[in-house]
Amino acid sequence: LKPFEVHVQASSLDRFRPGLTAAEWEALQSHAEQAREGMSGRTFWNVNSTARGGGVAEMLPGLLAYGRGAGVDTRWMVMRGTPGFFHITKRLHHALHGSRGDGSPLGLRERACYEDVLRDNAEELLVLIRPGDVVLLHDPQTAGLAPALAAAGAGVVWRCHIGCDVPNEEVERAWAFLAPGLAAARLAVFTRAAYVPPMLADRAVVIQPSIDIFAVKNQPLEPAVASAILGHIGLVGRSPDPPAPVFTRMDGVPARVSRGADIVRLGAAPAPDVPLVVQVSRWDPLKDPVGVLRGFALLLKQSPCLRAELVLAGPSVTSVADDPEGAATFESVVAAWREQPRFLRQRVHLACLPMVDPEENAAIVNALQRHAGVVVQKSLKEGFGLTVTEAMWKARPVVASAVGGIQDQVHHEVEGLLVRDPTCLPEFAAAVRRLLEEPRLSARLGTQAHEQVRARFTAVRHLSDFASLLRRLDI
Ligand code: UPG
Repeated sequence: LKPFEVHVQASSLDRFRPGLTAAEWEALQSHAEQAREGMSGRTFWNVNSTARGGGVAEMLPGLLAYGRGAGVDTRWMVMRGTPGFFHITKRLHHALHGSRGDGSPLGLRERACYEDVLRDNAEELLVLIRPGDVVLLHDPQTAGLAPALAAAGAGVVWRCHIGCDVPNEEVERAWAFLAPGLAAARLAVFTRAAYVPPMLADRAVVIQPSIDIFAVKNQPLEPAVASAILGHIGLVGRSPDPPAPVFTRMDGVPARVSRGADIVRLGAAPAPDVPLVVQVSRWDPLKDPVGVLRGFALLLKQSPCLRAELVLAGPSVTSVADDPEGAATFESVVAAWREQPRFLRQRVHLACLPMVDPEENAAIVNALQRHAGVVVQKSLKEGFGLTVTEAMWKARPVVASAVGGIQDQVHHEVEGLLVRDPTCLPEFAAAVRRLLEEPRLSARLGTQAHEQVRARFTAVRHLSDFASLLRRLDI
């Protein structure tokens, strides 16, 4: 159970300069200077539980790269666990969302398993981490590392990426499980104030996530190239003479998308000009992929002539180390798809995207989000929802559930459409239909969505929040 390091190259903050006012640029530089001075001779560690797949692995490369670019020694370690450990942490993940998950126990035996795994990981981490370093631990998987790292003199901060707007007894159960580990954290970072439990109220900081607007996933892509990438992986039909399916890697080198996706479908791929309704998510029941499918089925039942097809896309199910539920959730989506009438199955495509090369995967997600007629995120619970932010940056019209952090990004009829009751299929279907049928509304929402992300959800704001966090740590 040896943690491993993911190496991240420095990226200069200069690339933000053209998009900022003089005052914004000066503020960014002053935050960078303060962080550089405070962190001089120290390392800013991040520890999470997977190198790819999911929101945390999505955010760390960009933030660490800009941290390095600002002159701070930032490093990323990925802890390792056993299947039993990840079963327990997935149960905690559900509980922190206020949901029961599989209802499995969180008792003494589970605590012993959790602590054993983290003890092994902490031993290895302490070979690297020195007194005075700052360690940012992400999510329930790593919370139990705090006591050992704090005892060795590191300034430990825990960041929780998930939460529940109205805490219930499941949430309390999770906090009781995590409390001994969290007692050693100097600060705890949450995405929303509503997620802060009473036991951490005096040490809580609210920092919202962000996207890296320069990442492969968010780089500009000509519509014809986006279609070519999707044609190449088999998600849409090929146009007669497509341009090369190329994207630009983070090191600036152009690359081709070479692999195909695993797609469950009946019949042909949609023609390149068919409007797609798209949800991109890990295969997690809280993202409600089955609900998206049923909501789309209702839409087509009500409007059989509507020209639209549905793509539900997620990572290939064996690829995400800390998500033991992925394969079973995907199977449940396939089962729900099989139950549908033939005409519907012909218009719903379930895609497992290749994950071997993370930048290639990002290029495919980019192409899919840009090609989408409507991007949906029908989550039942959502800490924040980076897939929503990504679609907004691409000025796509969004239909999303009014849950968790999605509500901080999208205001109804301003940056997208919110579905008030995430379980209400007619409300979801009506919102999707509205965006498919009203192109002017879609264009206006998309433009406002892009501006919202530019102003509030890029690394510029996130880095200044980190500078404040260091000040709270007296660094
Ligand atoms: N993604 C891929 N390939 C896929 C499927 C997903 O790259 O095949 C990406 C997706 O583009 C996005 C990320 O994975 O960048 C998923 O992030 P998010 O939608 O935020 O969901 P989670 O993985 O559940 O992330 C957790 C929280 C979420 C929060 C995030 C960051 O659940 O609410 O926004 O952490 O704090």
